[in-house]
Amino acid sequence: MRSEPVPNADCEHCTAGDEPDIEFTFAFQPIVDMASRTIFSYEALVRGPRNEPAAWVLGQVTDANRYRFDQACRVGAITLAARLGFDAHLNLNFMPNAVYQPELCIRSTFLAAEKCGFPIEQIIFEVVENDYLANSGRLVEIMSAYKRFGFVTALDDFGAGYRDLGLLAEFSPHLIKIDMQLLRGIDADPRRQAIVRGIVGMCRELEIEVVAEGVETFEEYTWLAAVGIDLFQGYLFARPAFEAAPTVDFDRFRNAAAAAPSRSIET
Ligand SMILES: [Ca+2]
Repeated sequence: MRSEPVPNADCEHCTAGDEPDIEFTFAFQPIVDMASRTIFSYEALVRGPRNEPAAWVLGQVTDANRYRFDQACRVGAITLAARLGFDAHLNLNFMPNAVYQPELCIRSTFLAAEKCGFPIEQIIFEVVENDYLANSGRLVEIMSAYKRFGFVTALDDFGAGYRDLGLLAEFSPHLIKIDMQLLRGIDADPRRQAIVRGIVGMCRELEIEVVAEGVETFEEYTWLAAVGIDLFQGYLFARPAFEAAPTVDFDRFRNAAAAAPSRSIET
């Protein structure tokens, strides 16, 4: 629910910057809730018009068009998700260095959601902590504002950024997505298991939901489910689908625990 009014002024960075002459669209990859066997969300992943990879699109972003491109991405993803009839959440990746003033830069997102009838509380803003911003205080400021506006917030690639823990000391996102490098082969890797158990315990205490991203094998999934993770994303469940909502074959997982080797649960 929105607690602050929609600002009605345009941000000067959006009106003054170059019009982004970049063609783009989206692929969508689901995040599944394996406790209820439902699709929790679809993450919008930017693509070229002929399904060119994200790097093809992002390589055309410059300092001059960054603000407008970021705005256009949000509006484009919401519009396409509404057209495809999504009834789950929608994850939007955003560029924190393309947010000048959170109150102004959010305006086109509000308007697009309103126009498409897409509920604000179903929109998840996910962001990667990285070197784009000189200090994490700026990211905390932006994420706190988005939370106040009624959006769901998520910290992406958690465990890959060296300021991730510092961020959590200042701000609780609704979700964190554990970086796939920490999860790869976790069923047979005691070092990664210790780290991920720690993250899950910490998030339980801070009341932050955990998403395991980039999960590729039944063994990884089974180990992660056993430590209490319900939300998953990765090729094991569905690959991104170009301008479409991929389906997930939940029946495959009915006997996943039995199918996985026992060493994958507790080592
Ligand atoms: Ca992401």
